[in-house]
Amino acid sequence: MNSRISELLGTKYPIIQGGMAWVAEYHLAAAVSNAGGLGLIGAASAPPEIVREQIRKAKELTDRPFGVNVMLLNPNAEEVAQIVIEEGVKVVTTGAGSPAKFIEAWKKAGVVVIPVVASVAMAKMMERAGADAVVAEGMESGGHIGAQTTMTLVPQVADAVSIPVIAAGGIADGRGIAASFMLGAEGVQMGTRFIVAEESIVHDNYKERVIKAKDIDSEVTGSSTGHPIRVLRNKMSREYLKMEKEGASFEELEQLTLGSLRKAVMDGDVVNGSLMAGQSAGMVKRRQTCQEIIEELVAEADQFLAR
Ligand code: TUI
Repeated sequence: MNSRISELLGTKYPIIQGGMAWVAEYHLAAAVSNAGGLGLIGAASAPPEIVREQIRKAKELTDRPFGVNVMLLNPNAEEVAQIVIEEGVKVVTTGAGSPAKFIEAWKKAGVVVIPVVASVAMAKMMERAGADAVVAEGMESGGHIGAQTTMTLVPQVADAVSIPVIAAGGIADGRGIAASFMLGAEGVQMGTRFIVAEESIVHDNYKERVIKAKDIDSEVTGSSTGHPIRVLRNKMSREYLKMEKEGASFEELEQLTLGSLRKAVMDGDVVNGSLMAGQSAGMVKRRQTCQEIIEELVAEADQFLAR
């Protein structure tokens, strides 16, 4: 599993933990980095000073590299982009848009820049703009998704760019990692499996819903707004889809989603909360520490890659 990605990230393994809104806070990020992967703090829509505080707390828990995910729909993205530089964060990933206008400043500051892309066109644009690698994320992922599957997106992106490609979407075990390498990826990003990690601060009720989820238990809300979000099905997702059918605006729906994600993660409200998770929830069977998760993933992947 040695690849350009572990070298670029300065990690033992080419495994990145997704920068999940509310879920990817500093305890989880530091635990993943301490276990040999790359932990990410998900800035999502958090106030910029909270992001700074999260970065400082992660530094207290790990000496290893970790990163920050900048969510580009956040009106404060520019301030977060600057904080990442001021705090000397090693790696930035971005989501839900194009980070083109930030790349030059990040590169000048020595930050490794890895945009998440959902199409070949965006991957090529990011390479031209100076990105160090891209995450090619399929629609099996949780949260905000594109329209292509991981199986088709990853090889097409790998053919289209020379920078290394990290696969994401639907990967939750060593088979998924081995398959990603076969598709041309040199690393993987995984979110859903880390939701249930012992170090994750996510409420037990949410973790239990992920563990109990079957293959068909997620659905996509927000398709009509151009911002599709994959969640586990519940009262909230049914209400959202109803509001969407009735023509609610993107702003109203986004408010509903972000407010209700907090409700699910922090309060454990799995009825009215938004349970963002990927299709791989059906493959997540138990709680483990980040160390156990990563060791198991690496042992499985090595076994499949050796076959
Ligand atoms: O960003 C994600 N996943 C996320 S962000 C998020 S927080 C949120 N909550 C409510 C509404 C909106 C966001 C929850 N999950 N994944 C990375 C990702 N990026 N997936 C797809 C994309 C993407 C889509 C379009 C990247 C670039 C892009 O470009 C469009 C353009 O031309 O700007």
